[in-house]
Amino acid sequence: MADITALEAHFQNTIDQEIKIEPKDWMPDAYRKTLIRQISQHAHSEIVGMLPEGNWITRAPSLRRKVALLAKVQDEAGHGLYLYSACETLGVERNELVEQLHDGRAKYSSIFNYPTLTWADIGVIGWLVDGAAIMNQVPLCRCSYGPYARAMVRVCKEESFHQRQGYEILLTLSKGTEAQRRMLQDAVNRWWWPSLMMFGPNDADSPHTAQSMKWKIKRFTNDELRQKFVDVCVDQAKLLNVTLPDPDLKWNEERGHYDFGEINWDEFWQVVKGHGPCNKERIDTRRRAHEEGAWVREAAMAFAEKQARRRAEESSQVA
Ligand code: BYC
Repeated sequence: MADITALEAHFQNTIDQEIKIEPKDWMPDAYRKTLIRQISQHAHSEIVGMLPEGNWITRAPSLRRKVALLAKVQDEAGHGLYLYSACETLGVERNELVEQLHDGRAKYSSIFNYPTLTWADIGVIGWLVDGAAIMNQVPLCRCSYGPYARAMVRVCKEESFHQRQGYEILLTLSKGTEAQRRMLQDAVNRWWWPSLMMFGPNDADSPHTAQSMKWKIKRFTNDELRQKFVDVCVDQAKLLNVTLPDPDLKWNEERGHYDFGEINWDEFWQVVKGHGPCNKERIDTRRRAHEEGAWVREAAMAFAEKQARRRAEESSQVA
């Protein structure tokens, strides 16, 4: 058996040379475990992320808005599927991952446990939530694990469209009536802080960041990405004529970045541990959808088996 230290050295050296790790390559168990954890939680986030927006498809204010929202929600289902497939290349079954989500062992992004109360929330999700997702996910296109990196290229292209559709909704509201502008500001007030929480705990409290940076799964730390996000949002907020709800937000000449206030970490951990405003509703809805979709999975399996039998018969006739 090859010496484990030599294998580990070769593995790290491959990563340091920016060569992708592929499914059949040797990898440390902890690297495999970290990727299964991150990719599956990412997939779950895409799937659960359909719920707050799906809630508005029937109420979108015009046919054009409805079509765009419908397409966006469908894209998210697609992202979930690419990511489950990428995760399966690490030797885990999709059923097992879905079970982990349904019984609360696996996490998904905290952001999807907040309610969508008005149409402005749909615009703000596009602007801030998809904006934060893009900030976090563009570097994942350079992740050391090939299947995840390649899935992310496609996901990011679609996310950019989502962000634009959200911002366009908000630009329209910002030029609308007084009531529309109030609705916009109210949505920004409710989503700003949860969006900053999407980047995860501060670096000092993040158990996984240091190792994931060394393995080039993560290319930036949680705090670095959060800072980049705040910096780009300030000008975008000015264009929308909205105030970001943080009295400590101000330009710091020395740092060349915006300073911002302290995140309510107690709220973050409450939501992550399952006690946010919509956690129960989201998981109940997912479980129900899975149960009600059982016949589709059975039909697909029966069809696949029939096709396989037919192919086997055809090839035995040829032989
Ligand atoms: N919510 O050491 P840390 C999207 C957990 S966007 C819940 O920093 P890591 C979408 C973390 O899992 C959202 N849990 O961990 C957008 C860990 O717990 P475990 C999804 C969170 O992995 C629009 C613990 O806290 N994006 O899908 O190095 C529409 C310690 O954290 C959160 C991704 O998943 C959170 N916000 O860094 C539709 C991107 N933050 O696992 C859909 C890929 C942290 O030890 N993921 N935790 O039990 C990542 O980039 C990283 O996993 C994170 C966390 C930056 C999220």
